[in-house]
Amino acid sequence: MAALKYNWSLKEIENLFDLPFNDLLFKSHKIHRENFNPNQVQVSTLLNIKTGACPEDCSYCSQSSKYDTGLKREKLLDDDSVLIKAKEAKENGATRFCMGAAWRNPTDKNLNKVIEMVKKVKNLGMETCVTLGMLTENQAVSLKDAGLDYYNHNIDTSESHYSNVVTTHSFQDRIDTLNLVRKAGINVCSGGILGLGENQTDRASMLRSLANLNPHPESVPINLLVPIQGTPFENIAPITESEFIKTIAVARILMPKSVVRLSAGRLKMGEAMQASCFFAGVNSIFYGEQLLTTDNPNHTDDQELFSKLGINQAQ
Ligand code: SAM
Ligand code: DTB
Ligand code: SF4
Repeated sequence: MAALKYNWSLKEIENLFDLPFNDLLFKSHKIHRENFNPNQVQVSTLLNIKTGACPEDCSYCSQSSKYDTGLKREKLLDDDSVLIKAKEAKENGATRFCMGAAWRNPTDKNLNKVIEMVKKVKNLGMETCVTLGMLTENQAVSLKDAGLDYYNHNIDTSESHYSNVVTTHSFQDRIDTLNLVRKAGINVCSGGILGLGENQTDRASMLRSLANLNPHPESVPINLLVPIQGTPFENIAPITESEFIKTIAVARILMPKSVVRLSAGRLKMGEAMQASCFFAGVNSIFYGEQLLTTDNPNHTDDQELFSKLGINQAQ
């Protein structure tokens, strides 16, 4: 088994993307098998705890106040409503509950409310994850003290494509928060979105930024853009299926021990596409009818998919 590597060059990664598809998938699947049970998938459920009215201009997002996406804004949910949803997720088999808020960054007052939610969800015996935007060092430490397991903060695309997607914060801002999360001792969840008009070099560069973090993020969500009406990216050309699968395979090769999550966009993916992603190296999905503001396959369809593919859920 090869040692973990944190000094990938862009060229080395582009060479992986340039391999014939079958050679690349053979390589990634072999690494997947060496590090994980290939028939086991972890499932996480998402809940948007604060919806819309975000001051940021992320061109893919339904929750940005800069675009008219028709989304109804909602204030931060109360703990009881969150707990009901977490219990439901647990009953349906989710092992991790991820709470997302449409903030540039949390205020300390709001963070304290989220901390109460984290403690209550943890008491159910579930793993916890939150995604709240940029953090200060003290905020990261207080989330750790509350027992938070994972913090999600995606780099979304390559450093050079970033300003074509978001202008209200920088790629470096994202990295800074990831470093604070790591320093606080919280597991890092960071990945990106495919289909933002990026090219293969951008995809290689995004994965390079993730794979050269030492340690690697424990969790790497790969999202397929869910096009949102009213955003600048509503009609952007989609990425091809083979390019998507190749990106999963390269992520698996670069970060052999990280859990790679097939995140947004599964409603558009058929059985064979998802099966190929599992073969290439995916071992986690979002489970439950809703992502943050858009739909996801319902859990009975996912149960059926797992059963057809002989996949069992990680407990
Ligand atoms: N505001 C926080 C932030 O930006 O980190 C947390 C919520 S934000 C919605 C979380 C992540 O969801 C984004 O970084 C992006 O990767 C993903 N996302 C948002 N809208 C998406 C879409 N339309 N399609 C695919 N992924 C999306
Ligand atoms: C991640 O990488 N994808 C999730 C979660 N982390 C927070 C969010 C997907 C959002 C998809 C669009 C929506 O439902 O608004
Ligand atoms: Fe706000 Fe996050 Fe959406 Fe960007 S991705 S607009 S920061 S909610």
